[in-house]
Amino acid sequence: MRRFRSFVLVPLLAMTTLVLATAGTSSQDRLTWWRDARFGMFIHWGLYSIPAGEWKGQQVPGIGEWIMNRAKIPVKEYEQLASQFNPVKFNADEWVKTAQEAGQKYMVITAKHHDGFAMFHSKVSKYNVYDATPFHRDVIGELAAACKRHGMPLGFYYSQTQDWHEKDAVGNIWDFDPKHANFDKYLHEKAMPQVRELLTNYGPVALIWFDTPRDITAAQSKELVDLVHKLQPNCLVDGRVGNDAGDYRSTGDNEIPSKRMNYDWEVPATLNDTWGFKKNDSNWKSPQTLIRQLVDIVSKNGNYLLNVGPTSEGLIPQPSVERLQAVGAWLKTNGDAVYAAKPSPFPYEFNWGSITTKENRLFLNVVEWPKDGRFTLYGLQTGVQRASLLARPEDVVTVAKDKTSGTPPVLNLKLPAHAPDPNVSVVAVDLDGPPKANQELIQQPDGSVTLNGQFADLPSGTPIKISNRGITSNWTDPSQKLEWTFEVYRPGRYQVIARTTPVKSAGGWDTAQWSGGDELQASVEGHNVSHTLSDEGKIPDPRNPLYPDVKTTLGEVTLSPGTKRLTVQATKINPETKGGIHLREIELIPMS
Ligand code: H79
Repeated sequence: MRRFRSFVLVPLLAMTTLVLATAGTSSQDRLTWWRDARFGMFIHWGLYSIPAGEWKGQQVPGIGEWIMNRAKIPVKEYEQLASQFNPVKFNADEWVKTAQEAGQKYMVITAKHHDGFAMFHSKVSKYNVYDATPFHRDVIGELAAACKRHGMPLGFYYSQTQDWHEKDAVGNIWDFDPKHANFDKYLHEKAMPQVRELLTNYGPVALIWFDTPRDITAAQSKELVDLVHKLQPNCLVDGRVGNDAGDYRSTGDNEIPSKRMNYDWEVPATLNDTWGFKKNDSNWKSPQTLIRQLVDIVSKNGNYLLNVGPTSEGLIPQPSVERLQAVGAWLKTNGDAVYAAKPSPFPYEFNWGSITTKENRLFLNVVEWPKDGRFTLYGLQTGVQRASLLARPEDVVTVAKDKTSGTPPVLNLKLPAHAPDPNVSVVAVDLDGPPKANQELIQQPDGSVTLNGQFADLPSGTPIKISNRGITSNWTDPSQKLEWTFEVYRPGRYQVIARTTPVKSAGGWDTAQWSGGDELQASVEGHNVSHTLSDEGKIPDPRNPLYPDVKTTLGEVTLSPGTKRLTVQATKINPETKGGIHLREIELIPMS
């Protein structure tokens, strides 16, 4: 029998390999290294680094690389910047070294942003860094060579729809009349030929990072993807090529989803508020925020593509370098919780930090170190063998196995009284088998219950939309409601808090607005509480510091233990609020 089987199996295996080879490389194959990498460096560098957020003595609001658009600078005027571009301090090896010391495992640089200026020696358009500047060097070529020397995968950002230099592309409506634009002509005569150059002249390319799909058709997205994969079968395509044609999904800029996703995704994120260098943007995220975001993203199955915006001299700003070094130092000790790590067995977020995993191991990435070192986790269904601190393996961590079954299963750890790391401390927990957890929303050991929009039940046919951060929109009809089911263990009195969010306006997040006046009613266990949305203060969401929540207390309720259903209805909707009510979470906070 055995002999017969192997006789059949060998040709079968050979055939499968052949079929796979002829069918070409799949997304799954391309994603192998990328899934393990988890952390990359994004670089936004172009002519916009010269004005650096200022035009004719005026501050231009918004992200730096958008200055041409925001200040409506005519092509003829913006083009002049090229004659000033001479970043003599640019050193590609230094940049790769900075990324490596930060623990970043891939790099993606703007080969052409929306302004249309190519940072490589293009034969397709003279509007490029080699032909049009006194610098007369191929930036992309030098970075590609340095990455090759240091074994660093390199990807190229390419703005495939917007090109404010071209009348046929999308975006420049201050110089050109969009009615006369022939997008397909631009796509075939500039975008695709330049993408071809990038994939032909610079060795193996790890990734092409397209952006702002706008109105690109499914056929056009497919043409781009097919071109990339024809020239380099192993080259990844990001999620913004449009029409779901990429190898993985991209979230919105700086948008970290509020739950574990069961697909491959990446978030592009900034260290301050801009991508391209702006001399007056000093809103730097702290190392703790950056490390917290990194582990949070991995806990939800994502990759973190963290941006630097070099100056017009060719230097990565020192505040960026310092923060990257802090993350790199942390990763030296705690990288096991990040590289090749898998997401949390729980679908939801924790107030204290996040969970990542590897085989039979859990990593508790603790930001809020528990009082007296007493840590409790509910809902883990796999038995625990031992636990230790990645930063101090010699320290004793005691595991209480008193109640790892029952409702809920409880894991108690006795950790050292003080956190071993000032930013994020990692506790490695070895389990009896692969981690399994309760998937339902449950009350947490601190007594709180968090009901994020991503976990809400929506009545079928509802017009309400929920973003990947759990924010409702299109909630303009008072008869609409949201519902959550969750488990309560501790009887008592609870405050019901609504966390709503500002609305991104046409001017972008820098002019984001919050307007209250709507009235929300929450009903749970026979109690109804309601309140007009009023700004009782901002609560920063530590995972997304750019977008603070606005807190409103709806009232107080008494809850008994058991399975609960909470319903939120809009009893009044302020007609002035764009897109209706933007509710992100309902929180229940114990009152004693
Ligand atoms: O490359 C970075 C951004 O330039 C790019 N994506 C990241 C990775 C991006 N392109 N478009 N957007 C982001 C959305 C931009 C929105 C805004 Fe605006 C730009 C808000 C303010 C300036 C457009 C112009 C919307 C309002 C004014």
